[in-house]
Amino acid sequence: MKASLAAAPMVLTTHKAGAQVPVGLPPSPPTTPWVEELPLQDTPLAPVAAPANPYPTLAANIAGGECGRDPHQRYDELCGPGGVAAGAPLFYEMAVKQNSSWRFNGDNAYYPPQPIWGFEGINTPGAVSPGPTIHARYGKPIICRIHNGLPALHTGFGSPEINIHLHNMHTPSASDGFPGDFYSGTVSGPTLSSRGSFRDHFYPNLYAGFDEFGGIGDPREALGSLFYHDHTEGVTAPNVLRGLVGRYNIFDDLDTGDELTGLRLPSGPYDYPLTISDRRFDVNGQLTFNQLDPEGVLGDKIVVNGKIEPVLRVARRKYRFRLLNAGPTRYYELVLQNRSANAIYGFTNIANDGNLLPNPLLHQYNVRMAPAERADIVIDFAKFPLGTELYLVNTLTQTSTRRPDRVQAPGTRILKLVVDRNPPEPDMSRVPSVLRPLRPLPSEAELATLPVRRFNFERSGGMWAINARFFNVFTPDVTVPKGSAEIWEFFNANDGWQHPIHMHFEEGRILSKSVNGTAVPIPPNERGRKDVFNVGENMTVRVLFRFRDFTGKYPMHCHNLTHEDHSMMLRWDIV
Ligand SMILES: [Cu+2]
Repeated sequence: MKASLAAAPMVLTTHKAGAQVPVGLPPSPPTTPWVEELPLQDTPLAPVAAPANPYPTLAANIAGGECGRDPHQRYDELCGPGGVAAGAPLFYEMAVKQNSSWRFNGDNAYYPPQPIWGFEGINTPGAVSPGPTIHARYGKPIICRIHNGLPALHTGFGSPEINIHLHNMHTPSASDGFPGDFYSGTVSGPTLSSRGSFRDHFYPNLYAGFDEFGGIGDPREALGSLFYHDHTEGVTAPNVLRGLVGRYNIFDDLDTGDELTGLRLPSGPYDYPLTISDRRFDVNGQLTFNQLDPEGVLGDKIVVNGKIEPVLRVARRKYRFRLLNAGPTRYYELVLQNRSANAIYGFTNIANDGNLLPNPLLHQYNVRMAPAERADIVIDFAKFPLGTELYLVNTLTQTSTRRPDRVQAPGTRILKLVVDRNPPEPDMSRVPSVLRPLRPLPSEAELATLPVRRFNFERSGGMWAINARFFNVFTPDVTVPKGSAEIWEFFNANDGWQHPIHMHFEEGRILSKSVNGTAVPIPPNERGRKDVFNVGENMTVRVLFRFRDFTGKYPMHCHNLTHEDHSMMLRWDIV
């Protein structure tokens, strides 16, 4: 499988020719599969016991070294005395640093230790990628301080300014990671007032809709599997490829993180993130990326949790795997296969884009993910004898950055799973038949009263554009009143591309999908709330959004990271 993939010529397109042109890049060097062992469980980032020094401040502490962000919105109301969010926030702190001796593939001589960018936390020494997972809880706000410790004189792809976006979170604008808000000790982005070596991010961990519902918002809006990643204007793809991505799981009284309470989903050591992305390496085994090519680059090696073709040892019981397509461009369709590749096994899909579905989708045999999409799946290994070897396999071929080609057996193995022990205690987890309810959609009559905006995702002059405009950090293309609702139509009339469109801050509900004007079904796993909307060829996706609780600037963009860098993004403001 690997051999056939490596032998396939890399096909890229060039905007200059407007057609597919093979580019003679050599394949990445040979890998040694199934030697890198992933840790048996994910270790969450520990909060810092004492508040950070200097103490976090409402307005940017520029004298103390913070970059010039806007003041935290609604902080006193949420965290002050009598605040709705039960008092002072927890403090987390991470430093973005270069790790100069990362191994992608064990001791493989073709892949020497090499620099990556990662996140260092109090209990995760050395800069790791993916960064440590933050475990958050609804009603418990967080201040997360991110230091920029990257070398200012960096050479090669990527840029040592950073700007960390918490993908999917209902976050005040100043903490969202708006692309113009990048910073370092020597550089400030155009929408910041000052450079600085760190920024405090205020994550209230409130459900959307707290102005409407009071308390800490509408629990039907709960998020679950989020991720943080760099979002620096123009260099998001190279900075994420260097390693600037990590996970953020948030729990509440329903999805508790405890198998004995709430929904009782697999938890603790059995709740495991899998962060998947493709990479390309040069003949010396060094990570490579052409950040000038607006068509992007496909990798020929799939990296799972920072390692190529790793192994995960699992116990004979249920696991919750939080799958993330961390980009930049490749689509995946994942199946669970046995060693001889003559059988695939079912699993239960409980969440899309990190949000629990109203009901679990049982007996699923595959799950497709566009860039930035997530899927939480539950696999029960109890049915397998000890010693069973299984593989997570990508069955979707993709030879062009335009879009995936087709599902093709047997696929590419990306992760080996070995069932190697009985659990030390009985498996008390379960997947109930009802997960998290959805707020009912407005009636057709109510929907008919809402404003409709149409966004065409297209090419313009060899660049990527929305409604023929390029991203401008200073100019809102859309202004919406706080508390309003609208229908946004995402339209793709482009010649054969697909665009995974990501909305910051608010999730939407897909109302309809159509291709060339003909309605097509909304797949069951896209009928929940979503933050990524894959817009296929000649497709229109109509999405209901509500704009709630905070004001300020946010982006909406294609999450093909190369498209967003080249400049398929717009700014929208809540006023
Ligand atoms: Cu795109």
